[in-house]
Amino acid sequence: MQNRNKWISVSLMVFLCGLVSNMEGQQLPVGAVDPSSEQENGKLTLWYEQPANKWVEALPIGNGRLGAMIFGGTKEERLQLNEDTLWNGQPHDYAHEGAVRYLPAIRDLLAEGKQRQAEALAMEQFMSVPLRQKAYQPLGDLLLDFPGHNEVQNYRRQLDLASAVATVTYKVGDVTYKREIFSSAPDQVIVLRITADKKGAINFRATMRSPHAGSILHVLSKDQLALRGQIEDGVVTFEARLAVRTDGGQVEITDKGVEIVDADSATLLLAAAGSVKNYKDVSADPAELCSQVIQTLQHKMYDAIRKDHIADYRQLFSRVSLDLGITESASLPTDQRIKAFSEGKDPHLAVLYFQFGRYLMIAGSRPGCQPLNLQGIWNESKTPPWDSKYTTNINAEMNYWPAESCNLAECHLPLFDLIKDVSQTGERVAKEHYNCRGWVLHHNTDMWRGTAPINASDHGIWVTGGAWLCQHLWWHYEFSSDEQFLREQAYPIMKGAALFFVDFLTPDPKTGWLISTPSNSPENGGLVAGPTMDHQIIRNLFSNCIAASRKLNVDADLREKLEQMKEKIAPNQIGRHGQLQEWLEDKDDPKNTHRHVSHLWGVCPGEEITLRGTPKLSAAAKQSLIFRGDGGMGWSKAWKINLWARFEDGDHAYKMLSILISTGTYPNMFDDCPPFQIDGNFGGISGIAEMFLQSHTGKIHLLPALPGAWPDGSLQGLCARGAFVVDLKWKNNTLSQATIYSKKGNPCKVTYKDKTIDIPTTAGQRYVLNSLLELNPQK
Ligand code: FUC
Repeated sequence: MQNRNKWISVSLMVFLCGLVSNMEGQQLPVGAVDPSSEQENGKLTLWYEQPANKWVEALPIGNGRLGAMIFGGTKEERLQLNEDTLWNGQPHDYAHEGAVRYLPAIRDLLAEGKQRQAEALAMEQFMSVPLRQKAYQPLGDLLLDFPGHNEVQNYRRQLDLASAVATVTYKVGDVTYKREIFSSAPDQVIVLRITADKKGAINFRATMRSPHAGSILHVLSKDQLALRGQIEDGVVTFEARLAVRTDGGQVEITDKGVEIVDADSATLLLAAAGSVKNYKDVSADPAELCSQVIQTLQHKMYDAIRKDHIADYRQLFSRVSLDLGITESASLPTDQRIKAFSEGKDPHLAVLYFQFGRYLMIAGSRPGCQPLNLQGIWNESKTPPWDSKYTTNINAEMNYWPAESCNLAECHLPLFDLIKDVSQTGERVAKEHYNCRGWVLHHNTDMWRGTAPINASDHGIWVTGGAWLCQHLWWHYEFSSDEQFLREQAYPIMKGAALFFVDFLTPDPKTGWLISTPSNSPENGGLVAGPTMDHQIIRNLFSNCIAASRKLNVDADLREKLEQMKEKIAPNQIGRHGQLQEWLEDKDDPKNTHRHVSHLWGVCPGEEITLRGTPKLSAAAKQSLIFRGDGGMGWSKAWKINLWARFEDGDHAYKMLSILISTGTYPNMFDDCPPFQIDGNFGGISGIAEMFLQSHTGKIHLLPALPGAWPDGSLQGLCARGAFVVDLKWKNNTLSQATIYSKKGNPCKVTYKDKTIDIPTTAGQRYVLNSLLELNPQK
């Protein structure tokens, strides 16, 4: 899937699959206009009365790999461009040869309580080479200049989530101008169309530029211009190619740009590509790739490109709808609504936020593309925060928390490609650093799939990044029941991750428990032996491997070994403040409001600590969460929404959502970490989904954490483990109807309040339940 030549065929294939079978259990033919979403049309819109001044006010579009931030200026329009494989650096093996010689000494120092010495030794002898990984890079800008469009009236800039089309409209004198902009997955281009309500009124200049030194414009033909360059501090080359079409008027093209004079309408098609084929191979030809895209579209008119884009997008987007009621506040521009959200008068803004998160996932993560990094695919800086990498001690995973539950399983696939890559590069790190079988990934990876510990030993040496990612493979199986996926893709990688820990886990000299050492509780407290989070993650990995190998009827010996070892791993412990201990020792500081809540992993996204299954541990985990407080960065607040939803405290989950939106969201709805980091958006919407539906305990739990703020509402299309799709209606805080669609015919356990029922289901059938969980099967 990493091969760049495949992306066109992959997205076409996905699109065609969508046409022939609707896998999601929605009754509509795929691609058909969903009347409810048409009604929603006006409502699911981010809109503004002014152009964007700052990047975090601009509106994002994307087709999975090709993204743009639209500023919507009248005199000057800027589309800041990204292509998802443009990184600095080059294919590289980051393993530190011979690091393993120092492992016993580091472990011994930790066991003797000499943390600083252990960190110093590790810093010298155990870290990635080089110490830092590489950064995700911007491509450049498409710039338009409209002479005379200084004084305008009736300005409106919007992004319609129902169609994934951005629009800018305004009036100059007596002419109304309109720009429509979108990034098409089926046709792999960004399209910008300019129209006016008077003939011959369109005059503008267009050009492209890149922040990478040496990038040059080339005139390719009378209607095609290319921007070619090479990423600074690296080997990746790229091209952006602009093809211009007009009705009426003239087009003049030079190596400065394109000038359009007196046209009735103009359409710009922008293709872009980089030279990365995969993490090992940078020999793709960007010019050839762009040329293929533009040539394929030679005879395809704007309306057809737009229609295919919307149909392709909608077959993903329209699977889920959410209604929490509409108030007067919903008619305000989006930036004003965000500012006022904490007043509690605008439930629909939560709907907009939720659907914007789903939009971002569709725009930033399509099969065959790179997975969402810290900024998704949107980045304008050559030195972005944390290099806009894949941080695996919460951020990369959080990006994909809503993929399955929010009915976008296909968008999960790019992450699996990355997991496959790091399972390859991580084998060498497992050998060189630990002399272990299998593979390991520490707290970050990049385009070159670095897996060794980076930055500093006090937080870079954290061994469970790969094991955490494996949870996503298992989720994809749990939500789909796709045994072929489990057998061919997921299990071999999960097994490799588990083999690493079979060799790595070490008996604690004090307690005899098997512990993870050296490691850390992400970014809190430095290098340690036996952080609680590691043990929760490793138990989860072992449990999932045990279940998978049983399901697939393979590896009975390994299964037995994992079962035995799992029992010996250091258990969750309750400490003297009534907290869940973050470490082996009872040393938590109840005043520590650190942004990470790592030891609560077992509550969410893990599932070993549950309200009813392990009530004492659950109460301790809740106490820890109370100590940590309601603050933190965007992703931290978002994590807390999910945790409070798991504690079935809807009001506290809502409070966290309210804090996230009103204090941590930019005018364009991007998460303000600060600065912008997209994980908060995805963690936020995963939390919203968890408030309505949970399925991690073997049951489909309806409305487990419905907040008082949303007494009436309905939703369609959320997914549950076991391959079920769920619709819900509620009134006065009480369930009125639930419909469960069974995709695969698995047995289904449903719970609401104190009632639970078992439904033996048939694939393709819907089951309608009332508030007492009484069943009326519908044929
Ligand atoms: C984790 C966090 C930081 C930041 C970084 C990208 O390391 O602790 O706050 O979000 O990821």
